[in-house]
Amino acid sequence: MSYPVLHRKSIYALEVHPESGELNNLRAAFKISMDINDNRGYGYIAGFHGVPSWYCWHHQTDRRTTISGPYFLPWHRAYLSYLEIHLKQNSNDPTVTIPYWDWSSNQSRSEGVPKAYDEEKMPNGEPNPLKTFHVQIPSYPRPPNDRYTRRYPGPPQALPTDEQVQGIIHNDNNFDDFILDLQEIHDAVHGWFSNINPPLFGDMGAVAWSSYDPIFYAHHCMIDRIWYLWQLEHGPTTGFEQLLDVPLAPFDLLSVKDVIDIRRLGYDYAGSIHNVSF
Ligand SMILES: [Cu+2]
Repeated sequence: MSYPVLHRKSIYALEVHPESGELNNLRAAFKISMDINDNRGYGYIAGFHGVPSWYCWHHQTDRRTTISGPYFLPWHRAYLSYLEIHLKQNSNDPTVTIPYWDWSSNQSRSEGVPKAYDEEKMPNGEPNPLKTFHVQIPSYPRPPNDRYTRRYPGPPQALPTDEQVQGIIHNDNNFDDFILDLQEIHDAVHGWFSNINPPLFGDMGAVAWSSYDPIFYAHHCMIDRIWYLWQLEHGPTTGFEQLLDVPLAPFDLLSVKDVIDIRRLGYDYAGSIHNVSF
């Protein structure tokens, strides 16, 4: 099934109404998927990244192979697209898109986690599905396999700055430099969700568990958007032409070349504080 190209928006730009609107629809789509406990639901898809399936690529490696390579960005782009299409199909709402969380914005660097993901309850009194997810993985026999995801966010001003983001988009002309620098910023945001003293572990801080926390997808959407902005400036495949035919397991119908042009995946990024024209 294919869907029309839609803009992925900033979390802060979603329409908010108590019973309708984009935020409400997004929450509804997550909730429907989260309520499915078999291989058609959110928990199963979340399991592709770390526990139990371990398909993700970070820092040139993937646990499933001895080959190394810069697949971090293409793999996560395919992953987000897979979840986005799943949410559209599963909720029967073709208007749903994954929003991006611009943690470098002034708003995030003063408020921390966006309200849409931080509120305990929705206006109707039900728990907010973007706040936490009940992880249950019967195929993974060790604890913690039956519990809610947790966050212990750091100080808002410790989030990466717009200057850092703009710096790598404009100054990293080489794809290998760009992907490493972007991963460092990406790692810092994951780590921001754990407290050091006393040590309190936030799921976002571990490759094994991060993708069960719904904010993972908003964070990675921002990473994907930064890659897109870099592509606009430096060329869509600059520096990784040799990777184009590599398949992106478990999304085997997609190779790297299929995730170069985001419009082919059915989305684009809406205009933003960064003054880029789309
Ligand atoms: Cu990540």
